[in-house]
Amino acid sequence: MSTSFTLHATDGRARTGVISTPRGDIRTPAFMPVGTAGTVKAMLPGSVRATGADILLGNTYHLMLRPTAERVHRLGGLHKFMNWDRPILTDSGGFQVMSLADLRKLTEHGVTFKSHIDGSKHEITPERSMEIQRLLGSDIVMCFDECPALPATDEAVADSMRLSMRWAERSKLAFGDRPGHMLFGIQQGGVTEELRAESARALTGIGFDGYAIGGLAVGEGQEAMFGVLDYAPEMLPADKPRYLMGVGKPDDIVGAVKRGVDMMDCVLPSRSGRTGQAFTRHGVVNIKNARHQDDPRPLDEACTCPACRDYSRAYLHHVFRSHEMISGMLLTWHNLHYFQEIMQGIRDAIAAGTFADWEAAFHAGRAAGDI
Ligand code: PRF
Ligand code: ZN
Repeated sequence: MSTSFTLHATDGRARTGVISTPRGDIRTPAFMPVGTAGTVKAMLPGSVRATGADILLGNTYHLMLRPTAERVHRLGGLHKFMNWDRPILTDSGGFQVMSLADLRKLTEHGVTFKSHIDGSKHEITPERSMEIQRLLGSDIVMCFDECPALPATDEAVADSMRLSMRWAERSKLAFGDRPGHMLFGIQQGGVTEELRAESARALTGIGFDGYAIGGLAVGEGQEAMFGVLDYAPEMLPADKPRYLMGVGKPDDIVGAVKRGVDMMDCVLPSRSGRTGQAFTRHGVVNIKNARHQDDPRPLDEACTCPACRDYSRAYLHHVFRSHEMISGMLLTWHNLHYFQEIMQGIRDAIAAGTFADWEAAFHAGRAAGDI
């Protein structure tokens, strides 16, 4: 069985559709919870599914170091290992090496580094990244790329982008022909329109099953990111999914969809859940704040997640302050539920041709509330 991407409706530049894979459909626009090390932290896979997620993200970098790709493969692949039978997208490793590893050395061949876990030496090349993602059993494989740290000179961003494009070609060659699996290219080029265009031309010349927009959400700010998203998605083929990597906050997601993005991922809902931050229709609630300690109301009276259905703000405050594990579990569930509710609202609105109204209501709700 093969894969496909079908667009069902567009509204302005926003699109809704379905990516079909042998492991199930991915409704777009899609938000992918991050399961870096073979788990969406504090959540059982069935609970992640209950929030409405169609696909998870996993990480080459973490899994190659521990428990190793070869071990996951011997144990039947990542889906079986972590008990998630739906689609998994894996990032290719370079971005995590740059943010987490020690003693990094970048050459034309690839990148060598020391593990942040035990100091052991490793190398990732485009060919090795494709092998690791194959051993894991990833459904959507990402090209091996470099994401330059900003700010950088135009020349450094151009050199880095061109290296990523040469790596994209090697990634495609090493990936080969794997029916039922998709390979996505990654556009780079910083915040420079001409470099983004050059990168898009290089990637479409090679030909991929989907196209990611990399190199954003790295500290440039929302205005600069939206500035790039005003032109970057339309440089990529309209008949293939577009994936904005590592984004974002709820208003980043809405603004990206509005500009033609189909997929996103971010640690924000899960990580913030563990640090006591809840995202709601009215804005961010810091559950550690003492003003919640006597509050019998739910976090969000309109939310149907277990945290809001079964518990008070006073309880959520208490278990957070007491460092009880259920705190991270409940707030992560709520945040993932809220993010998926946004995605469902977006998909319904695009299908109905009412995305602009939905967006206005989304922003109005966040400005208004007593939180
Ligand atoms: N490249 C890869 N993974 C990423 C990024 C990138 O540019 C980003 C940038 N926000 C997040 N994750 N391979
Ligand atoms: Zn809730």
